[in-house]
Amino acid sequence: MKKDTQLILALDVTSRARALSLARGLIDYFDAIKIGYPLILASGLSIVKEISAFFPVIADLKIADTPNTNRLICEAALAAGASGIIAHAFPGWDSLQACAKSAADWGADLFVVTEMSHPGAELFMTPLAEQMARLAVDVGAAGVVAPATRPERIKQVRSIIGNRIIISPGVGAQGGSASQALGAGADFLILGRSVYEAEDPEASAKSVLKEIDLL
Ligand code: NUP
Repeated sequence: MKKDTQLILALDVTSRARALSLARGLIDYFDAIKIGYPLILASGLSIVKEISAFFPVIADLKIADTPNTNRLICEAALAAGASGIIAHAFPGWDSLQACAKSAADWGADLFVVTEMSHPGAELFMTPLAEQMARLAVDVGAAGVVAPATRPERIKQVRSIIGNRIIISPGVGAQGGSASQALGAGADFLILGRSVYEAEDPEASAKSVLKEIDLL
């Protein structure tokens, strides 16, 4: 993944037309576009093909199944054009290995969720996040997803994963700070509602770039 703006757009809109117009209008401000269930279920997997034709797409399917089913899900997203996929670690080493193998077969990046950014994740995920990060390293993942809402946790994960990539959601709408997340060791920030729900999405992306001194 190129690292020009350090921003990834979470395109969780449910209209294909709006998704395409946001993607086309905002590519100068982002390094990749993350597409998940809201848009894929509304528009079909073909939206991944359409957007990946002009911009790198990370498929955020939070893959969390048996090894064979994980493989099938990965293959579908990668064949549609995704250059990155996001998987959960909690189903265990074999499930995650299946994702890592698919990613390697397609020359794509696997990102593993260590702990999620919302408050409820503290119940089951925070206590196991370090083990999840170790598993991400063991399977050869390109990086992890760690919460901008808990910068201290990004720091902890960084100490485990070395120079692998940290992509970090939770900036803006969930209350996380862009500069604190980067300061704690995140490589990329994932921005969703704060951009696509803004009256002026371009201005909103620019204000984050200003905050992190890239503009
Ligand atoms: O822990 C996570 N938190 C999170 O918000 C892992 C994620 N993949 N996400 C995703 O990041 C979430 O599904 C959404 O697509 C995006 C954040 O969007 P927003 O809260 O900025 O609108």
